[in-house]
Amino acid sequence: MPSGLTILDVRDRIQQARSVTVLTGAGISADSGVPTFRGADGLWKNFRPEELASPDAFARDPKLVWEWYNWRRELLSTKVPNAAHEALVQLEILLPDFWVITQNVDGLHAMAGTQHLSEIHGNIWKVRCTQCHRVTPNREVPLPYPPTCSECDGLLRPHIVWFGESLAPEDLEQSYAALQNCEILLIIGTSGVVYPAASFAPVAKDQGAFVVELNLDATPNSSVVDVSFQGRAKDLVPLLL
Ligand code: BV8
Ligand code: ZN
Repeated sequence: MPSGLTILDVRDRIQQARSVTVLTGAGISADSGVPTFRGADGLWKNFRPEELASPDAFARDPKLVWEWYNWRRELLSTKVPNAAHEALVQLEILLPDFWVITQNVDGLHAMAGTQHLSEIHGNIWKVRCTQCHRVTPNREVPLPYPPTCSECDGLLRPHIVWFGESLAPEDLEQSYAALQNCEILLIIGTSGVVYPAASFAPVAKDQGAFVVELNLDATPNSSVVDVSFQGRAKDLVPLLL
C-alpha cells in the first residue's frame, strides 16, 4: 500500500534521528559504472555463481576463478565513488550513531570516506592465504598467477565471502547490533535475495525501526519496508541530506 510519504519526509525523519543504519548492494555502485550481479546487464548473466564464487570452484580451478577476479579488479580499478556514496559520508558526519553495512566488495564506501562500515562479503582489494589465513591489502592489477603468500608460500585467494561460506562473526555481530539499535534503516540498491542480508529488513522492522528502500525496481524487501522509492541511488540518496 502506498505510504503517501515523500523522500523529503524521510529526510526530515533522518534529521530528527539519533541512529541510522544503511544496507547497500550493487545498485549503489551501478552509478559509478560497476556492473550489478542480477538483472539484464548483471555479472551472473554470463557466469554461473557456483562456477566462480564458491569454495568448490576455487578448489577445482583456482586459475579460472583468479582470471574472473583479475578481470573485475581491472574493471574496478578505474571506478570512483558517486554522489550516493558521498551523501552517506555527509550523513555520517551529521548523525551521532551511523553504520553502513555493505554487501559490495568494491571498496567504494571506504574510498568515499565512510568510517563506520561492515563489508560483510569482503573486499576485492584484499587477499587471504589459503594456508596461514593472513589477510593483506593488495591492489596489483592483474595479479600474476599463481599469487602466493609472502609468509608461507601458500596460494592466495580473494578475501571475499563465497556462496556456502559463513560471514565473519565480527561482521555479523556488528551488523545485528546496528540493526537492533537503529531508528531508521535505509536499504539502497540491493535485490534482497542473498542471505543473510536478505533478512536484515525484517530484523530492523521487528525491533521497531522505520525502514526505507531506495532501488530502481521493486524487490522482495519492498513488501516489508515502510516506504519504497524507485530511482537511481545517485539521484535519491543526496535528497536525504
Ligand atoms: C551463508 C561474492 C551460512 C562474489 C556473493 C536457500 C535459501 C536461503 C539461503 C540459501 C539458500 N541456498 C543457499 C543459501 C545461502 C546463500 C544464499 O543466500 N543464496 C541465495 C542466492 C539463495 N548465502 C550464502 O551462502 C552466504 N553464507 O549463508 O552462510 C551458510 C553456510 C553454509 C551453508 C549454508 C549457509 C554467503 C553469501 C555470499 C555472498 N557473496 N558473491 C563476489 O562478489 O565476488 S553474493 C553477490 O550477491 C554479491 O556479492 C552481492 O554482494 C550479493 C547481493 O547482490 P546485490 O548487491 O543485491 O546485487 P544485485 O545485482 O542482485 O541487485 C542490484 C540491485 O540494485 C537490483 O535490485 C537493481 O534493481 C538495483 N539497482 C541497479 N542499479 C541501480 C539500482 N538501485 C539504485 N540505483 C541504481 N543506479
Ligand atoms: Zn600464508
